[in-house]
Amino acid sequence: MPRLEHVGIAVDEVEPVLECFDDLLDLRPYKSESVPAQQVRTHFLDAASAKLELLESLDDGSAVHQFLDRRGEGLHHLAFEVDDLNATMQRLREADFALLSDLPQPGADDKRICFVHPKETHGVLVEFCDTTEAEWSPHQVSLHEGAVATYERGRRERPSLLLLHGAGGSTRHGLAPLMRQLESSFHLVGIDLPGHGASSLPPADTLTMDHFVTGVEAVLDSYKLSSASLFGFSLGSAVALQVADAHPDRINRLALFAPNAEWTPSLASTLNAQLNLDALAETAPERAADLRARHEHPDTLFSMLRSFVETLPPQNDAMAAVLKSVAAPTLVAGVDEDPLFSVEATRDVYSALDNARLCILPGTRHSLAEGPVSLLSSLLADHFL
Ligand code: CMX
Repeated sequence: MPRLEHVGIAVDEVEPVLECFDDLLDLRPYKSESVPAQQVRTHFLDAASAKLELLESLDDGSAVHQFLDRRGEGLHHLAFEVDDLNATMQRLREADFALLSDLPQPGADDKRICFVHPKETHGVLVEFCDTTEAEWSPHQVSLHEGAVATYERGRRERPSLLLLHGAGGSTRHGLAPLMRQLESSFHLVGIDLPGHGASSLPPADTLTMDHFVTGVEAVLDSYKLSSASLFGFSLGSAVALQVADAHPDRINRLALFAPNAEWTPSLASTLNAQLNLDALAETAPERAADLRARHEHPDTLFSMLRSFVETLPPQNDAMAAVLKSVAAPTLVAGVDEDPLFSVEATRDVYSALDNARLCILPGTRHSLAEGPVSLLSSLLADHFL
């Protein structure tokens, strides 16, 4: 769901306006920044539920200068943050809105932006934006051998929530939309599982569940978290269960999205076909290129993942024992038309746990970033807070 991110206000000269808002709201700007592409200088005030963006024109030919000439100072635009600006622009084009640019443009405050003309929106200039990934730089947590990459968001005094992506995913490409929605309520740590994203490959080029669990344990220790909650998507949900089983005193609550605990050889080979980048490059080259771009060592990673998936069917009994022993309150969620794991698989995980709630959401993709992110974030806030 789009979220009001900021209110743009055009100003002739910023100093008197800053003084006025200081007196009015007891707020001072936390950031001033020029945006050459828009020929403006921006000044941001954090008004909690949304920001105020004061806009000064840097050039007589700028859109803001023309606005000030015609209308004088005042409300200039409303900006809504979305999870994926490209997808939103596509939706708007399909709904016959004329966008002011074909591609997202660089905006202030690490955002990509696009505008809809005010003539199409009853006189209100509307901006859509999303956060660029540049600010998502990883922090490396050392392991005995190698390191796992983490991405920390939100204030540390808030409840800590560790987030784990699925096989072949990464924090920046899978978890980021969800983390953006949750970061005002939690202290979040997104973890690139060993071998994935910006994390290093495990020793001996083999992936095991132990590698994943060790990676999460190292993050708990490195951030000095005596307790935390865990969210996991798909493979990440299996890792989250294992960590909760190994550390019942340290894991408060769990949320599992699109989990599966019963692997058949046929399910393993279906997943392995999707993890074959060379074959995927033939049928879906963009998807293969996108998957490759997420990881520092894509070919080795995907080959290791295929070997790892082969080991899953023999581990069904071990996973059943884990489900039986985990006592942390757990939210189990899935989408109703997941093409990889059935709704029954989600229900089975829920039924095997002692202390769980079940939620089936609308959706047709086995994907976190392209899933029902807003619904999921509301459920998680309800479950974890
Ligand atoms: N809100 C409401 N109406 C506006 C408007 C605004 N911000 N800006 C212009 N208009 C109205 C004008 O008053 C005019 O109305 P009338 O025809 O009734 O007089 C009409 O839109 C056309 O105005 P124009 O000056 O002839 O301008 P254009 O159609 O060439 O362009 C617009 C208007 C909105 C497309 C242009 O101002 C624009 O591209 N704005 C976006 C760029 C911008 O604002 N950048 C700063 C943002 C920085 C950031 O957030 O990062």
